[in-house]
Amino acid sequence: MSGTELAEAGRLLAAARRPVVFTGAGMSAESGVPTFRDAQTGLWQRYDPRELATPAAFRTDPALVWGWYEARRHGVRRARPNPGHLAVAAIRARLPETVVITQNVDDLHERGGVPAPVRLHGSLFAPRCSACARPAPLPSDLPPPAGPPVQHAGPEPHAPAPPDGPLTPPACAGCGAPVRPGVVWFGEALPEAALSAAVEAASTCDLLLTVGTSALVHPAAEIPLVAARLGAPVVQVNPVPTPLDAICAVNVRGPAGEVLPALVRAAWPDAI
Ligand code: BJW
Ligand code: ZN
Repeated sequence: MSGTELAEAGRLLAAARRPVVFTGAGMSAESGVPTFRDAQTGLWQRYDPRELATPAAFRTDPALVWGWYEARRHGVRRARPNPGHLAVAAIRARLPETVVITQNVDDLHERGGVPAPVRLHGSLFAPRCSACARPAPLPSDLPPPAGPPVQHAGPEPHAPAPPDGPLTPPACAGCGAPVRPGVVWFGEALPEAALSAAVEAASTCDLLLTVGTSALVHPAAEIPLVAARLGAPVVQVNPVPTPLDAICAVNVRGPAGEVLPALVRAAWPDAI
């Protein structure tokens, strides 16, 4: 991470009043949650997430897809927010008009101190009926771990192993159809209220901070473009280049868990 970029990003953040923080899977990578394009583990290595995250995959093999999501949900339950999540909460505490928009389906922003991020791609924790959309209860499991944020990647020691294999989804209590994960699959529309809230926030923000997204999946990837088109500076945090590089005022190369706390310190040296 270069000092010059960080200082410039810090100046932009210190001058902002209504920032948007737009996050992707890289935000949770240092909590041990694999990104969408990372190698999967165990049985799931044999499958391409881009093929499992589709309505067609669930229609063809509901147990395979439900088992994959249950394994991921258990992985997230064992993970803790990392210093990047806490830095996003610190920005929001400093600038109450901050809007956090996430593509992630984990709950690490909430557990890191951002109570209601705008969720573009749903949640691992909101299953619903695949036929009538009635919300379904989560299969019972352990509470998330208490304690300070992680300083290292990887699951909690001593946590029970997640399920690893196909699992028959529960049946809807209303109509008996299989319950599905409450996430947005390829080819499905994003939740209308969340997408409008995201476009509205990006249209009226005075800084957009994009963190840990490959910016390859649409329409979410257009959110930073909306802000840039209307004149707001865009600051990107990612270890590698992305298609957003060209529209960014500043590209800070590095992991979110290190860059975001440093960015908060650069903006407000008294903050954390
Ligand atoms: C770090 C880091 C560290 C690592 N610190 N950084 C226009 C053009 C082309 C195609 C389309 C288009 N418009 C629509 C489409 C089709 C499609 C699409 O975008 N396809 C592309 C792949 C080409 N989009 C859709 O189908 C969407 N629906 C739609 O358009 O509907 C139209 C419609 C309208 C009306 C009626 C009906 C239909 C839906 C998209 C849904 C995406 N869903 C997923 C799965 C969610 C559930 C699940 O998790 O299983 O969402 S796909 C997956 O990608 C997931 C993510 O939220 C999303 C974005 O990924 P993200 O967050 O960017 O992660 P990665 O893994 O890609 O990148 C990680 C990044 O982190 C990398 O850059 C790393 O370098 C970085 N990183 N460590 C910081 N420590
Ligand atoms: Zn139903």
